[in-house]
Amino acid sequence: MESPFEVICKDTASAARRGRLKTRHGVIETPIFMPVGTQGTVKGMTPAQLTEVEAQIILGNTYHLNLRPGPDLVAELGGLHKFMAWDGPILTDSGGFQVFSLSKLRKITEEGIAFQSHLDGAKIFLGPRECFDIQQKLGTDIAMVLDECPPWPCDEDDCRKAVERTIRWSGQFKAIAEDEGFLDAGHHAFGIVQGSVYDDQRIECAQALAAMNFPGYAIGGVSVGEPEEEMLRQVGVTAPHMPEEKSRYVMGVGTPPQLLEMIALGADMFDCVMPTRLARHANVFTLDGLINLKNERFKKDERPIVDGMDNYTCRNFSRAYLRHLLMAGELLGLTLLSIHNTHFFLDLMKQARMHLEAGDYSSWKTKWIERYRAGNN
Ligand code: PRF
Repeated sequence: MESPFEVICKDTASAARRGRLKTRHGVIETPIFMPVGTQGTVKGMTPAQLTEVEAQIILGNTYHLNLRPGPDLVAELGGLHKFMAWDGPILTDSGGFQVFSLSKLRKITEEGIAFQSHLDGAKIFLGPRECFDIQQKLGTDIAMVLDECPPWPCDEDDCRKAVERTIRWSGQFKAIAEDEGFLDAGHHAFGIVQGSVYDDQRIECAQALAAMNFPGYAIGGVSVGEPEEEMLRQVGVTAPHMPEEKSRYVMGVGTPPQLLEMIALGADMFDCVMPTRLARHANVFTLDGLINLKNERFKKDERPIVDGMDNYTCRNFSRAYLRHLLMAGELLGLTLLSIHNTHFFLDLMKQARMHLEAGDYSSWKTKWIERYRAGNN
């Protein structure tokens, strides 16, 4: 099958690339950040607000949507796009990772993962078949394969078992997706490379998945507690062994400087709850680092969060007003901060794409990170 991804241009000073991924709900220009909509909503934002900040694709979650409201209900009501009134591309995570972070009682076997719902204790089983069926019923544009993400730190032998299981589940998932005509219909399935901090295991996993010819690939198992340096090292070790002509998605990352570094290592797609989660804790992104708007020093600050930034929040509201909303516990504060933070990440990716096209990505990246890290806000 022809790759849905195309590399448009490459950086000469790093492994960064500017690309384009075709999906059933439109084309995604990469590098791209994907806002997280775990429960069929990007927290605090309407789809219209997502469109306004130029979100190109959002995430949904198999684990959560399977528990509530359930894939059959979503399918009966026309699929996730219609249900949540978002007409752009949707990628759904496969759920295994969330079982490990949310569900206390779980058992992993060759067949899949048995666990109890964190909501009501219901016994649920997630194998490659169940994981595929749920994502198909949701009508996702990009389904993620069921994987096993080893914790950090992880012993070498335990990691090998997780990698081998991930490879077997990936083969089963791909076969099911093909049998069901899912891939032929233009939906994608992405394989996920695991291997923790073990270079040989990451490389073997990347090669085994590459041989299965998935429409795209992800790097999983990073940002699970390891130091930042180790995380970037793993991405650097893994990316060169992933097919050049397929998109590379690093799951669950990261800070703005981390995103720019990972782009330089050859990554194309990212997702993270950071912009919306930090917004709910009054933290907002500026070119000079993070600030907490509840701070007394913003009480009479008439400036927008970022001067000249073209989003609804920065065009209309002062830091002083936003601080007031937060101090008063007003819901609008969370929405306005979520709009700004999400736009900040999307705008950073837009700038990265522009600099890749202009041919000065690496020097721009260094300067951008220097200013952000200096934190003169
Ligand atoms: N696997 C899956 N989802 C994920 C991860 C993973 O390893 C991570 C790790 N950063 C976040 N989300 N399926």
